[in-house]
Amino acid sequence: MNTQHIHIQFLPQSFSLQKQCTSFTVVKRPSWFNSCSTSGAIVRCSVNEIEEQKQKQQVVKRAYPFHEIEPKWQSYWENNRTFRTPDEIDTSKPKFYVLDMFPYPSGAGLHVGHPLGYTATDILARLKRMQGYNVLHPMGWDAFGLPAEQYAIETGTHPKITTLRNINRFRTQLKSLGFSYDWNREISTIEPAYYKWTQWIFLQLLKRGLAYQAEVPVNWCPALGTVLANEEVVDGVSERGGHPVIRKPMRQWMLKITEYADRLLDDLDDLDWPESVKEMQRNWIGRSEGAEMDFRVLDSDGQERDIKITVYTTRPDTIFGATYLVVAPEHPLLSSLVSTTQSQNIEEYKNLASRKSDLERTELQKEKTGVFSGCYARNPASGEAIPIWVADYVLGSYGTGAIMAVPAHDTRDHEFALKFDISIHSVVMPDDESSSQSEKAYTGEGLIVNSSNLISGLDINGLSCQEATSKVIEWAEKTGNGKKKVNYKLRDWLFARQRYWGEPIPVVFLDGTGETVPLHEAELPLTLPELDDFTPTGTGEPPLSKAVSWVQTTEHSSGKPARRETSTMPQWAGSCWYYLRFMDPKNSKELVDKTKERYWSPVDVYVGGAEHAVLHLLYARFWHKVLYDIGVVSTKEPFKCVINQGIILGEMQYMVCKDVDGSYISADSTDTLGEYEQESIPEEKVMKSGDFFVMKDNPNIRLIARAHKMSKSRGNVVNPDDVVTEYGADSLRLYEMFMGPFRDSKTWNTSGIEGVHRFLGRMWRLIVGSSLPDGTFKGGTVVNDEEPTLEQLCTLHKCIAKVTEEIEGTRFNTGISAMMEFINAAYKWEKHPRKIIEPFILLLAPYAPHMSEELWFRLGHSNSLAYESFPKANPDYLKDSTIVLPIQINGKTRGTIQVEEGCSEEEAFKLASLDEKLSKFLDGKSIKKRIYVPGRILNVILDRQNIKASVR
Ligand code: ANZ
Repeated sequence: MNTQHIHIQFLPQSFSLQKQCTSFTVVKRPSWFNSCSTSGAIVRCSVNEIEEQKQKQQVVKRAYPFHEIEPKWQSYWENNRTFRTPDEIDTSKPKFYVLDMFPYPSGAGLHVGHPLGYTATDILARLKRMQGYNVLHPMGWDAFGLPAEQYAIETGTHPKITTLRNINRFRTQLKSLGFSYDWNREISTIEPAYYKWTQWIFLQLLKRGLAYQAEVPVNWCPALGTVLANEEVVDGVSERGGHPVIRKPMRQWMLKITEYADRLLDDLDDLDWPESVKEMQRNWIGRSEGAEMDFRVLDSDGQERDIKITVYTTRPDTIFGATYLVVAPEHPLLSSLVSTTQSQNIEEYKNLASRKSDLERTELQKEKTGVFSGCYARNPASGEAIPIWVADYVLGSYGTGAIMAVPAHDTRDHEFALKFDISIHSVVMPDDESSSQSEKAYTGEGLIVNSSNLISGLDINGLSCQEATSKVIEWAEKTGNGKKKVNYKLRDWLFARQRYWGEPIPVVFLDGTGETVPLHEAELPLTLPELDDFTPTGTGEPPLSKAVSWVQTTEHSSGKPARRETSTMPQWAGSCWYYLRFMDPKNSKELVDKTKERYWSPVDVYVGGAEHAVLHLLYARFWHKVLYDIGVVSTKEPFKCVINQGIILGEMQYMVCKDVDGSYISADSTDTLGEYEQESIPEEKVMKSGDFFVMKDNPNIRLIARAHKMSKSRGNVVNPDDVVTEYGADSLRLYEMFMGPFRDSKTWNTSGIEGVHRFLGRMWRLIVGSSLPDGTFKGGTVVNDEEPTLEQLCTLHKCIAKVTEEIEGTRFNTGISAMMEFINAAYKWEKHPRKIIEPFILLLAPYAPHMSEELWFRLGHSNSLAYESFPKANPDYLKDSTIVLPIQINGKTRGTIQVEEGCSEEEAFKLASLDEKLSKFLDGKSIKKRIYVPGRILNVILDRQNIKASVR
């Protein structure tokens, strides 16, 4: 027997066994494992035994033959190009462009979070096709990026090889889930035919002055000899190796997104996006209105020097309360301000600040630090000499890099003033007197006090904050002390990375002069040169500088010797416009054909993770607006509706608390308890009680229930491939949609997927019939061609209405509930007419396309149902006030009729006599008596003699 060491990790109700690179998933504990209960234990067991167990369980678990159906229909769709959106389409039909945020093809393959969004978009795409729309539903790869380059540095494998391998894996995985993408439109950002147009857009930006070069601080890691992206720096050290990282100015390409700040802000209003995402974008753009005020620097005799410090303030009304100035450590005037006694301190302070990120510097909770410059400036309003400090809570990159500090009315200034013993002058009196006594800064509105000065001529006492603001700005503009100013938090976009695996920037620098010359459009694409050595150069020069023969070139027009740019574009570049390329992916003459763009734009529904709420969506909107300005696109905005799917967390983990003696204690009593331990409890020992989880055998013991993000280190990652193997793609799709509201975070639960799988099995058996003794199924279905009853029609049409409404409202989970209700009702019927079952299969098709296609085919159709008309609910069967009234004839139920609530006996009888089925029993018969229980039943007793007579 083949015995090996295997590392076992437990998940509630299931665990996965990892043996070298092979992963096994066994759903229930096999008997041989009963003795072992420790998480992550190393045990000896047989690989053959595991395989046997697994196979046995699969036979038992399979509720229907998905393993045969799913590959069959996937090949059918592929061979018949079912989901291809032709190049030439009937543009008189309405269009629906539904897009997923295309993935970065990581080495880890798909995780169960991916299919959540992809299933939702697939359901929408399938629905709209069936509703007669031309649908664009493409998929591609955001394939440049750091991990492939890092892997290349470690292993020498070219990033292209790794990336293509990962793409192939992703594609296979996605196909195994039955998504109806038009694979003919697949694009990848690393293909020269694609990035030619990314480079083309860069040239357009350059032409319009929207791309420029500037010295900007980057994350420089001296030990690694490389520039790091923000995400590679954690708490001031490199993520890899933990080496110190400092901010160092370097020449960089920048994109002038700030020029579009107002449009990016204003156009948000009309978008059907989550309010939270719009708000995040508004905050990121951070428009604020205020003033720039000038403060003259004083010499040691108190005389005004020829230097002024300009500050940006949103509270000009508080100018009389400005008791000191702060300049950022990187402020350009700092060197001319500092007194000799302070220069050493300031240098050290600047050094310290260069190691902190902007976020760390501005965090409210962080203790304030700073150094006195040794210099003073004059407050232009009060005439007072106030000290100038250097402090890192003021950023060089915002406003003017200097502030007038008003400790009485700004929290950070207040904290700083207290720490360094600087005077605090209150100038705003709160309406509520009590808050003026506060120990804290008063940041609210009120009446201005202590704010007049004869020399400056400014008097704002008694005004409201708003009135004072206007008056101060007016005064400043008149006296030359300042001006009104609008500021944005948004910075220009740093558009270069010192990396190999990105799009080359299409410019050259002339030898000697260094003049920047853009490539001609005809020279595009400028392809990435092959490189064997991806390690950093150690000098900060990007790795591309090692491709000497590529770097050395001649400028196209003049033939002069030149060097190519060796920085590459950031990963965001390719994802900024890919949605346009999907409209016309093979066009070699244009980025996108104008007619096609006009038809397909904008994206109707764009689904992806909330982590892209700001940067990706903002950058894409910016490029789109530039493309709009130059006439490449016809809409102002790229994405009409954005939806963020929730996160899928790992299985719920239950912990019981134990006191020092080892006895269980309820989680709600741990506050009063000193030390306690926690122990993991398997799900079968847990039950829900109200809002809490408790132990089944002792409901007084409340448990701690937690779900964690799926991660390799926790061992709670669920691999979609395993789920597809065990339950099938339709079960995975349906389960992910059924877990809860689409936008919410939810926890994975293996018994949940089993439940959904059983539901599909029930549905299968209802329509196909029970399995044969060997576990297989007969061909065809049990469906017949009889006319449906009224009750069946009402059940169906209510289901149609609900499912349609729920899909269109992206409430996919409640759509499934409606179908479950239908199946429950249908199990009570003796007969299953085609006119009921066929529309139901069409309803199911967007969710579980493989099973639906198979059932459709078994019902005798020879074409895919992908373009069948989606059923429409008939309002006659939806009326809630109507009831289904059973009609008995001589005590036997012969059928049902639909009547309005409160219908009279006479009306009910009339409707029954008109009913096709019932009329057979009633026509020509004389009635002895009628027993009518309104809303419940109508029993018609026929005259016996008459019956006999008619029989004779
Ligand atoms: C005086 C003042 C008094 C301020 C007061 C606030 C309250 P937003 O709305 O974010 O634009 N500030 C200006 N430049 C800064 C910089 N580079 N780094 C850090 N802080 C800076 O905020 C503008 C306010 O933030 C400005 O208004 C300034 O402080 C500060 F009772 O000026 B204020």
